[in-house]
Amino acid sequence: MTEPRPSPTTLPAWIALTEHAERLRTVELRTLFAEDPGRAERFSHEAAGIFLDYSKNRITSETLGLLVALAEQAGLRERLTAMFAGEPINETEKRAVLHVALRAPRSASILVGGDDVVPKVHEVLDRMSAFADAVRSGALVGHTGKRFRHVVNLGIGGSDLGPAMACQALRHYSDRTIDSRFVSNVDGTDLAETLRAIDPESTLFIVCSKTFTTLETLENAKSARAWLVDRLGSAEAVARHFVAVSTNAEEVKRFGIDTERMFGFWDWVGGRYSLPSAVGLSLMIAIGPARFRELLGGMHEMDEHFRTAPFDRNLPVILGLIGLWYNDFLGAESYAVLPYDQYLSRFPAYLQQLDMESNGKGVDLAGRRVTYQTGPVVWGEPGTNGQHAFFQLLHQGTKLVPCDFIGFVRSLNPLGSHHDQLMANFFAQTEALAFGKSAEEVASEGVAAELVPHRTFTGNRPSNTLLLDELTPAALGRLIALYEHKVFTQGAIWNINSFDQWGVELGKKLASRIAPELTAETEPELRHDSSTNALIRRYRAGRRRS
Ligand code: G6Q
Repeated sequence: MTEPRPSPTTLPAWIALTEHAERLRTVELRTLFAEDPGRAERFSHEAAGIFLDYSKNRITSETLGLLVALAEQAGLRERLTAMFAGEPINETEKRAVLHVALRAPRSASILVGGDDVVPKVHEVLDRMSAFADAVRSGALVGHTGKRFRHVVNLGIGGSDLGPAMACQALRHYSDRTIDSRFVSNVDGTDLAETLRAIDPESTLFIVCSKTFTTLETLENAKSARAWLVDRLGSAEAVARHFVAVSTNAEEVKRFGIDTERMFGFWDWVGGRYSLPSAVGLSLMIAIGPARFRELLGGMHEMDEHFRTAPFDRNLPVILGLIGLWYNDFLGAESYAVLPYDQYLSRFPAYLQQLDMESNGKGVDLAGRRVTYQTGPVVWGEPGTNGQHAFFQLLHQGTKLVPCDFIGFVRSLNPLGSHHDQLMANFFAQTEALAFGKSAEEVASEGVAAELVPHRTFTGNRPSNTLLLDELTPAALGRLIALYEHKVFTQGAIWNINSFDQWGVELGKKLASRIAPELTAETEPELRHDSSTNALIRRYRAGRRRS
C-alpha cells in the first residue's frame, strides 16, 4: 500500500468549498443567468464529439475554480497517470486497472509488470472478429448445419449489462437476421422464457463469465446445455453451439467447452468495465467487427481527452466535479440520467452498476471509514416516458436531484415530426427545471389564488445537457468512456477504491449456506436470527406442499 492520502475534507479546497456552499445555497439560477449574458458560453464545452452545457448548475466561476483545485489537491492527475501507466491502482486486489488498454490502437504500448498488453488485446480482437464474421456470414453453422439466428449471452453483472445495453443501443446497426438475447437471472423464468422463443438448431450460446465460477451463470449454462442436448439428441452438439468468454481456461474446460472456442481477457479488466473486451462478443456478432471497432475508437478518443485535457476543459472531470459538488456540499443523495433516445433505454441501468458498484464504498484506500458522502444513487429512464412518471418529483418535490439529459441532434428513425417533438421536450425540461414559474407568473395568468401554490414551480433545479450529433457506435463509445472517467474522477477525490466490489460477497456467502437448508430432507437446525429462521421454515413448509 502507498502512503495514505489525507482525507479530502482536510484539503484547503474542500474547506473553501464548504464555506462557498453556504454562500451559494441561496443563489438562484435565474439570478445567475440574469447577471451574466455569457453564462451559457462560459459553462459549456465540446470535446470528442460531445457538447456539454453545464450552465444550468448552481455554480459560479469561483465554484468551478475551487472544484478544479480540489481535484488537483486530491491527486487526481497522479492517480490518472498511474491508471494509464498500468500501475496496480486496484490496491485491495493488487491489480492494474486497464480497460483503457482494451481500446488502445495497435500502435500503442501499455506495460503491465513489464509486459506489453496491447498486442494481446488485438490478438483476441482479431480472433473475435474472425469468429463474428463466420457466424454472420453463415460460414459457421450449428450441429445440424443450420445458420445461427439466435445468440444468447449467459452472464450476469459486468458480463451482461454492458453487452445487453450496447446491443439495445446499437440495434439500428445490427444484422436483423440475428436475434441477440441476454439471460442473467438465476430465476429460471429468465432462461425458460428465452428458450421458449428460440430454435436450438440455430442457437449459439455465449457463456460469459470472467471467473467462470459465478453461480447464476453456471446454473443457466448447465440448464441451457441440457436443453440443447435434449432437443438435438446429441451431446456432441455442445461443441458447436457453446463458446466461452472468460479468464479461467481450467473451468471452461471443466464445463466442456474447448479452449479453442474460448475468448480470453485479463484480471486487469473489471467486470463493469469489460464491454470492450471479449465480453462484447455478442455485440460484435450483432453489429459486426468494423462497427465494434468504431465503438472502441470512440472510447479511445474519450480516453485521450481525459488523459490530456486540462481539468477545467475536461468533460469527465467537469461532470465528476459537478456531481461531487451536489453530493458532498449541497446534500443531493441521487442523480438522474435521462437519455432522450429509446435506443438508450438500458443506459441508466448500465450506469447504475458502473457508478454504484465502483463508488458505493464506505472506507478509503487506507481502510479508514470515510466521514463524507461517496457515490450517489443513480437512476433514470428514457425521455419522454419519464416525464409522465417521475418528473413531477423533479419539478416540485422536496429533493434535490441533479440530472443529466442526453440527446441527439439527428434521429436514426426520422419519422414525421417525432424527433423535433422529442427534442422540444428535451430542451423544455431543463429550462423548466432551472427557471420554474413563480407565484407571480402563475397568478398573472388568472389562476385561482388557492391553486397558485400548487401550480408554482420553484425552479433552481440543476441539470447538465449532453448533446451529440447522432447515436453511432463511436458516439456510444465516447459516452460510456465519459461516464467511466467521471466515476474515476470522483473515486480519486474521495480516495476510495473504485475497482473492487467486496460489498457483493456477504450475500453470496450467506446464500450458499442457506441453499442446502432449503432443500434438506430432514428439518435442518437453523442458526440464523429469528426472522431469517422463520422465513426459511415458512418457505420449506410451502415448498413441500407444491
Ligand atoms: C463487476 C462485478 C460483477 C461481475 C459479475 C459476474 O464489476 O465484478 O458484476 O461482473 O459478478 O462475474 P463473472 O464475469 O466472473 O461471472
